[in-house]
Formats: sequence, structure tokens, C-alpha cells
Amino acid sequence: MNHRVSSILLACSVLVACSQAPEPYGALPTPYQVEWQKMETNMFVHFGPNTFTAAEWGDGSESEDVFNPTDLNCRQWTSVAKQAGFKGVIITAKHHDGFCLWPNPVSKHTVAQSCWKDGKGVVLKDLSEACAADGLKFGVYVSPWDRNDPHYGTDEYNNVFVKTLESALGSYGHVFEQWFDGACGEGPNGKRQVYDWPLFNSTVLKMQPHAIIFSNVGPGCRWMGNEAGVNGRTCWSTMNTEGFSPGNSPDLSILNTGTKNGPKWIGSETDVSIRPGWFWKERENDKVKSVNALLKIYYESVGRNSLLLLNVPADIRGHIHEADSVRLVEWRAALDSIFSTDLIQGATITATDTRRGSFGTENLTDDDYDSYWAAKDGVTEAIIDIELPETRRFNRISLQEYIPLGQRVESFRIFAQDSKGNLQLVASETTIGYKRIVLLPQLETSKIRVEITAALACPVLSKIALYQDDIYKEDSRKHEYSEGIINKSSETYVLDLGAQKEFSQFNYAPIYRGRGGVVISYTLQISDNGKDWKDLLTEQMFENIVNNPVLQQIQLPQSVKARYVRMIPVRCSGDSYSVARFDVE
Ligand code: FUL
Repeated sequence: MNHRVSSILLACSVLVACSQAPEPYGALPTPYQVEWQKMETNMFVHFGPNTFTAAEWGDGSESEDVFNPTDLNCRQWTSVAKQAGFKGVIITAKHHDGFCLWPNPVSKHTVAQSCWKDGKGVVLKDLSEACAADGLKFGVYVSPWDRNDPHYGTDEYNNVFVKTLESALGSYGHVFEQWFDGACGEGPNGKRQVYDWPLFNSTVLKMQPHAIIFSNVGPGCRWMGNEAGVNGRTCWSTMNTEGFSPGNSPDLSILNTGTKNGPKWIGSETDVSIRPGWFWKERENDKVKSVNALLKIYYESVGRNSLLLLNVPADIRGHIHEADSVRLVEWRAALDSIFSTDLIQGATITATDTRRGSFGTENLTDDDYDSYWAAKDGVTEAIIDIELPETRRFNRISLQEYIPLGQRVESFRIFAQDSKGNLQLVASETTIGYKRIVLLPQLETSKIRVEITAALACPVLSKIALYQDDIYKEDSRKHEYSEGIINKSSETYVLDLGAQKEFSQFNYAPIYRGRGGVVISYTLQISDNGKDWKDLLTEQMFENIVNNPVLQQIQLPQSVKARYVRMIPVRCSGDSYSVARFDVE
């Protein structure tokens, strides 16, 4: 081959290489993980004996007859879910009390033993059929922690739990997600279980090969570290889970942000309740989160590369209560009004670097997720200039990476042209992932710039969109209550009511996401003189307070009269405990 021919061949091969799609980078999602991520919002339904006892964690001793919905209507749930724009529904098939919402052959604590429909009712079947009828995907939460099963705390329990999974996952059609709670407390014999996670995971995949398995560390998706709906502004879908298990996970802050260049793709899922608690309670009917609070959750979950699993509990009738369904529809209407008009339409978009082939900037504004703009190999910084046809008003920018090729962008900045024609920095952020919605100041401009300042490999963006949100108001309030941090070893918190008063409830709230630990279990005492104390409640537990440190409202067995009240912590989550609120009513 002479020199000229070989140069031509080389030039051709470079051209071909540059017009090819970028090589995937790092850990990649499976096609099922990509489909899962595209669902964006799903509905969680907590339902079981706790619904009827107003508890958060049943202790497993509840009679099966406690579970007795007067008018179970799963089609009402799915119709609400559909109107709210959810794509799937996940139900607590078995919560920590062990009660199964289907006739689990290896349990004596199920719907079959209850008086509900003479033991013939099967919630999982009704819900799975309702989901199919309304075009929603169906998923299950099956708690490994079981406070009823007599085998719990012995080797035998792991085999019982495998049979439980086989029965729940094998009888009610396709299951898109299996939800594993990491909680591992004591069972009825006072022992804790050593879970066989590899066995549990392989059982799920044997029964439902495409199911996304949720746990603190995946393998399908991960808990994002809090139950308040707040994802990290930095949110990698990649994780390093080496040496960890669902009950022994990396630090919560790492679950929240993921790990850059982590060897596994385990995207973030945000589970949060529309009410203070996870189960329905009459007294929380007026505490359903506002549209504003739900929009905040949306921005801090879906808008931060996470999937939102919003809990909407069913009530004692077996309905989604009107307080929740009305709010959901209002929330969806707000989302539709914000996101239905993409203000980037008609823009001229140029980039400092564009890969040859079909990877141009025109792909950034179409509705095809699979078409994308990409830079050339080796390029990890790029500027994308967006020239709008006229001055437009907007305050949100949404960016999406094409995740089948991996998560790449490490940091980016947004600039907007001011009235003098100068570009001003309006946002400086880190990761993008499947979707990143940035809350910008209110802008009125015709020119905006996206500057990718660092990426792990050439950036690949599927979409850029601009929106105007006139609904969401950022809340600058910090805490509602006066606060204190109390050293566990020092004097306890004493409430002086000033005179003898009658009360039937006490309230405790730790400092939310603030400093100090939380009280997990306590003894509540009263006194008339502040010296002689008597126990009112002894060694009681605030259920699920560590994961969900919201206001605890505890009803007393009967109303009492006293001047002084104190809470003696028995177990705390740290060396100190915080008190944002402690009072009686
Ligand atoms: C937690 C559980 O302990 C709560 O009760 C609730 O089910 C929540 C979704 O997960 O860890």
C-alpha cells in the first residue's frame, strides 16, 4: 500500500469513528433500570392492620380480625393513581407486623385467617388486576422483619421468607419492583434475624426476572437515605456497595449522593409519605402535605435524578381518602401547568463541540429520549448556547443525560443574558443524570448558556427544556418550634404546666434534620410537685422515628391530671437527643 492510499484509509476510519455513537462509560443501567427511571413517579400504598390500629409499627400480636376494610376498592386507588400521573403502584404486602395481604401458605397471620370477606379476600389479587385494568405497573413491599412469625430469629426463618417471596411474587402477575426494607428488629422470641440477602435476591429474580429490587444498596435501586424526600443536589446513580448489605449500608450521606465512578448502577429512589406517617390515621386527615410541599418533593426527587415513590395510604374503608386524592389531583394539575409548555421551542442552539454524525444540538429539543447531542471523544467541557426567538420569561431549566451510555456530567453552570447584553451566572450545579431540574431566579431573556465544566467522558445530553413555574414558593422558614439539645446523661426535659392540667396526649418532635439525636424509646412520668414522679408509660417506643423524625403524637390510655411531665429517654440514636417540641394536650 502506498503512502497516499494508507493516509486516505486512515482519514476515512477517523471519520467513521467520529460519526459513531460514544462508547458507554462506567457502570451502566440495564434496559429495565432505564425503563424504571423513566416512570419518574410511582405510588406507594401502606395498608394493613396498622391502618385499623393507628400504629406505624404493629408488634405482630394484633388479631387477624383487626384487618377488616368495609369497602376495599383497589380500582379507586388505581384511578386516583392514574389521574395523579403515577406509572406504578407498590403495596405493603407484608409490613413488620407480619400480616400478609394475600393467603401466604407459610403464615397463619394473613387475610385468610381474618373475618374480612370470610377469609376469602385477597388484596394483592385485587390490586394487581386493578393495575392491569388502569395500565399501571404493580409492585410489592415484603418486609423481611417479621414480628409475628415464630421462626423469626432462627435459621429456619430465611427459608420461610423465601417461601413467602415465592408465594407473593408467583401468584399475581408481573411485578415491576420488589421493595426490601432494611429494618431488622427483634421477632416474637426477642431475637434478631441474620438475613440471607443473596438468597432473597436470587428468589426475587427467579420469580420475577426483570424486577427492580429496592434496598439500601440495591441491586436494582437504592434508598436515598431519608424519608423526607430530599435528595442530594449531587446525585450519582452509580454506587460502590462492596462489603455492604441492605441492613449494613454505607453512610446515609453516601446513599443520598451516590458515588462518582461507583462500579454498580443503583439509581436513587425517594420514598416519602403524603402524610406525617406511613399508615392512614383519622387524625392526620388534615395533615396531608400541601401542593407546595409536594412540588418541593418533586423538585428534590425527580428533579435531582431520583424516582419519586410517594406514599398515599389507604383508609379503613379500603379507599384512598378524599383528603389525599384531591391533593394529588391538585398537585398533578400544578405539575401539568408548569411542565406542559417547553419555552425552549424555536430556539437556535449551538455548541462549542459536536460529534460528527447524527448527534447535533437539534436532538436536544425533540421528544425522543433516544436521540441526543454528544461531544467528541476526549472532550469533557463544552458550552451550549441557546438563542430564543424572542425574550421569554422562565425560572426552571431541565437537563437530561442519555443514561444508557452512563452518567457523565460532574458539574455545569447556567448563564443568562441580562438587559445590558452581558451573560450572568445564574446557577452552578454538579450532576445531571436522567433528569436534573434547576430552580433558576426569575429570568426574562432571549439568551441562555449551559456550560459543562467537567465530565467523566464526553457529555451526552438527550434534552434541555425551559419552564415557567408561577406556583411553587420556596419556604425560607427553618423550624416551627423552639428547640433544645439535651445531653442524655444530664437532667431530663421537664415540662411545667404552671398548674394541674388535664391531658390525654403528649407530643414529641426532634429537631428535624438538625443537630442532636432522637429519642427512640422513653418512659413518660408525671408529678404534682416536681419531686415525686410516677410512670405513666414505661419503656415505650416511637415507631420508625429514626428514619422519619416527624412529630410524634402519643395518645395516653386515659386522660390524666398533673402539673409536671417529663420524658426519660431509654434509648437514643446518639449521645444527646434533640427536642424541637415536647408538650401535652
Ligand atoms: C421504613 C419502615 O420501617 C416504615 O414503616 C415504612 O414502611 C417505610 C417505607 O420504610 O423503613
